[in-house]
Amino acid sequence: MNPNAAIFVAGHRGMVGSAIVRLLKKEGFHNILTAKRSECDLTRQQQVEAWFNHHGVDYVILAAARVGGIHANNTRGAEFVYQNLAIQTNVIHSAYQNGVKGLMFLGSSCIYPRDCPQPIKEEYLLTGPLEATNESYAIAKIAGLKMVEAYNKQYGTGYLTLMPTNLYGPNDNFDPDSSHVLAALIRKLSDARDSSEKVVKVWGTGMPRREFLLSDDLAEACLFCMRRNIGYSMVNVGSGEEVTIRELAELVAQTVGFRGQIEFDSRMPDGTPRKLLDSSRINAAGWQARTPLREGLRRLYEWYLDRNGGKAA
Ligand code: GFB
Repeated sequence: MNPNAAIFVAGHRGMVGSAIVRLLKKEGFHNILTAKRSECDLTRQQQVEAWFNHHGVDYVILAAARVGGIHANNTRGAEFVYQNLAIQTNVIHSAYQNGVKGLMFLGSSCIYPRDCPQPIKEEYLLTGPLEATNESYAIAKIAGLKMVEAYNKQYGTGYLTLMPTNLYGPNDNFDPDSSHVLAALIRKLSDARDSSEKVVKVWGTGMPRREFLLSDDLAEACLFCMRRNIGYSMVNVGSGEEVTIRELAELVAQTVGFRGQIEFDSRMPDGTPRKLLDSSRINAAGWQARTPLREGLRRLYEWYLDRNGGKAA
């Protein structure tokens, strides 16, 4: 890819989009296009069309999405399905109409059937029922990846969908009600340490297993795939490093210096029992995640402290 290429990163302020912008800058790309919501609301078709008509875009990385953890997904399904369908439909179609050279759409491992065999291969898509807590979000993402496939088939575009596993990183949402588990645990356990609480309740049974990938590693996977023809329209991106939620809570407790007790609140949902991706397609092409969970967690906690003016334990 030419360093002068105009690359539109949709969702540049989010966890994934900001990691992609950091990497593109580091790699010498100097024509990175971004759009503030006040300039272009991606849920509004006319605004997206007008934005593309006024900017010469070569490549699109579609990292804009309505995202959230299990509780947000479970209680705000209408917003998740509507906003994601609108954003991805507007951006993918406008990109096509403007003849972009490449487009990358970002999905999520929750698109796969709840109880599919592990590790999860791309071909398990649509082979069984989805996990109920995030069905609306998963349906929107499935529509997006199928839209990419349909455009590739009918129009000969070489668009690609990356399917990342559970992500964490700088600019994540740390709101305890709507965040994903890793950011939620950093917030809850460091707050509990500060207020000398003896017990922290963690949602669910602690038994589900999750695979975690640092957003900066995902950004490297995105650029890796933009730079070559990977030969598929959909590619899983995982780290291969899987832990139970109990193990994760213990690791976060060590990282933030919380020495109290961790209890599990089984009135809150567990979600899918396990979702470990089979990342052989991208691994075989030569990409591997580089950051072990313990290291990524430590880096994220430093970022969190920096942002919040806090002190390390
Ligand atoms: O990160 P999380 O919300 O994502 O939850 P999912 C993962 C696991 O952590 C679940 C448990 O078993 C939760 O019950 N957990 C424990 C917590 N404590 C907490 C907490 O304080 N906050 C949160 N959020 N979880 C999401 C989907 O599912 O995965 C999205 O809802 C998206 O659609 C994302 O696909 C990758 O892995 O369960």
